[in-house]
Amino acid sequence: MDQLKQKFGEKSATLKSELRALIKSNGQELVDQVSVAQMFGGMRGVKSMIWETSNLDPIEGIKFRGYSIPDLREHLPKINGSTEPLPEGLFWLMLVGELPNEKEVAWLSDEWARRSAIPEYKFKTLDSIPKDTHPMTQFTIGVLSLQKGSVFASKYFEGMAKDDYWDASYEDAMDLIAKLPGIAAYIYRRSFHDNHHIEANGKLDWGANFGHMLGNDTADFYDYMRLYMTIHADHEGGNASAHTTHLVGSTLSDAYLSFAAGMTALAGPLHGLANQEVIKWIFEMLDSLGKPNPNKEEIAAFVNRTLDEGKVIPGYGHAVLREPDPRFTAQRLFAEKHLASSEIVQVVWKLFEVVPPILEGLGKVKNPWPNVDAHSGSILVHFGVKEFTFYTVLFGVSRALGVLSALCWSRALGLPLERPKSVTSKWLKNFIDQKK
Ligand code: CMX
Repeated sequence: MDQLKQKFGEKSATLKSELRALIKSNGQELVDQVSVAQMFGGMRGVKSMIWETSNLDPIEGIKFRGYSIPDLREHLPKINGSTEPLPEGLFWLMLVGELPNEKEVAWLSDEWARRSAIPEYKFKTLDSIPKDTHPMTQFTIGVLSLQKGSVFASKYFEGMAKDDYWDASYEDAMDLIAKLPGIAAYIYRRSFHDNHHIEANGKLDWGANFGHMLGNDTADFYDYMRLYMTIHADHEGGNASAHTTHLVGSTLSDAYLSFAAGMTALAGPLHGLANQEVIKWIFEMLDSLGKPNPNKEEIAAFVNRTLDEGKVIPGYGHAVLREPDPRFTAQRLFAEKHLASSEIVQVVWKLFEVVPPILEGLGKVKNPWPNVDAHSGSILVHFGVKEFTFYTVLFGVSRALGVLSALCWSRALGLPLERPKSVTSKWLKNFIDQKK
């Protein structure tokens, strides 16, 4: 058994028995109540699920096992000469709750490289769909085409015992994460670079190798990919992609099926697709103003026009956060260091000054600040990844780290099939009448 799996097995067995005792002694304790407004308001804030890998604070932002994004940048292992954390380290932290050392992340990089080979027929599946199919649709199909290799599905078919679910889920999570950059890069190169594919470099770490297969071998792009893959990985359990993966996983669908379902949620414009929408909208603005570097007044006029047309400002607002997203700030710091003179990045910074007061002025937006998606596109454009319909795939590859480590925890803790109660609006009206 590998070192990470052994650690996870021990830690999860301990927590499982602690939680069994807690449910026995405190099972009837009330944690939350649900209001009518929450039932009609997308269940915002209702505490109703367990998610071990990260927790989202409305003010401080995401914390992975208690570590904020600035903490991760400081404490996670880095590769020689790099200033950004290795996503391998974050996966280790989320899975076992401990910061890994350099030797441990080097082992994980090698392990993922070892598991990364993709059978030829899977590429043929992708080749059979039109190149102009949206990359997120291709990505979901690519993930589903890997499902044949699921260890969980085949062991379940053979009659696996419940106590072994976590072990098979761990194998699937590791295999799938290892293969995702290859699938994603294949989609990018077939859709936008005439099928000129780039061989993986097994000597590079997971994030840098992904950058390499996309086609940019600069040290700065490798670093951005490490940062990008780290900061998009997890955002506690209630967001649409994480919750979908969790819900589907609760039926004992394997990691491939569950993750593919999560990706169909990430593909929505109110969620992960916002990263494509941001840059598309910025390009539309520059086009309509006829210049690459508009001033704040011109930008404000365009923002107002977008709102007048009944649309949202992409990249702004959040269902939980009430301050600027630390994932935005981390990318801003990266851009200030590496590409401060880029015109498109400067537009993003001007938007940061212009948009919040306008959204506040509407009097209904709970969070006028930028989210993670407001910055990434401008940096990717600078690095030559200009085909913005691909951006959500990048988000998806990173999101695998969080939702698949969480899936391992769900299987290890024996979390059951999700099945909340729904009611009809007629039932609700009667309920309220009776209360009166
Ligand atoms: N531009 C214009 N209006 C906005 C807005 C924005 N960026 N953000 C919120 N609003 C509006 C809502 O549409 C809603 O209007 P109605 O009452 O007329 O329906 C009102 O303000 C209240 O919304 P809220 O409670 O502040 O926000 P929600 O929790 O309902 O929605 C989110 C959150 C992210 C869907 C919303 O802010 C939004 O649509 N943002 C733009 C899309 C985006 O950037 N999504 C990415 C989020 C991060 C991610 O998941 O990747």
